[in-house]
Amino acid sequence: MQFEAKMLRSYLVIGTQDLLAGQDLLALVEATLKAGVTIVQYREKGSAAIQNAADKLALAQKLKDLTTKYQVPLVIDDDVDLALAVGADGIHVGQSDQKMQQVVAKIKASAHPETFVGLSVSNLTQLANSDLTGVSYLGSGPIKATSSKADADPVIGLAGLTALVQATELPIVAIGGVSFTDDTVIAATGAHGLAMISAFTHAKDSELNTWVPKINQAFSK
Ligand code: 3NM
Repeated sequence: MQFEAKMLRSYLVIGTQDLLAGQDLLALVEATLKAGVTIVQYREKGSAAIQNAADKLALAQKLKDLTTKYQVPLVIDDDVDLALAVGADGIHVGQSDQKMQQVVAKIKASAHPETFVGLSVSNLTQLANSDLTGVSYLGSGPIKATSSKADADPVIGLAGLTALVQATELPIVAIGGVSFTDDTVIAATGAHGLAMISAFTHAKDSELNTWVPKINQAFSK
């Protein structure tokens, strides 16, 4: 699937480590897809994540089937081999992950050269130091404090986000401590969407069904 900036509007990030007691990853993802999320990132990370490669591959394949059913792109975090193995639409790379240009080169040489690449950029220094060749979008944050990422960069706030939006032509999705009600203030910075973990895991289906279309609308202007 060709990358388009509008895919960033409501961005679910999820892995086994993020689930609340009794939650099922595929059921949660399907509820968000039904509500209208525009992209799904599978991010299996940390000691509470699935460590077994075969189990991870099987889950990623099920996620690919599910997102394909809803015609929504699937992005894999930080694992280009897994992304290529399941034919994911995109790969997301962090500043401390595998070197971005190695990822781009691997994709170009693969059977899926159209796989798009997203990069985490938290501040202007990281932006200046990043080779953005082949990068389709940036993920920027944390906007506020987050408990979902142990090694998160310092909080950048709306001011930090605005500075990044103004410094690059690439579309930016805001991440880190963001909730559904932040849609209009984040949209006003010129960012293209909201990426969230805990806002999604804590939402009831009725809240998803109310908020996801509202978020998509806020970023469509
Ligand atoms: N990346 P929540 S913050 C995966 O700043 C991730 O790059 C971040 O989770 C960054 O929505 C983050 O629960 C965690 O705060 C986002």
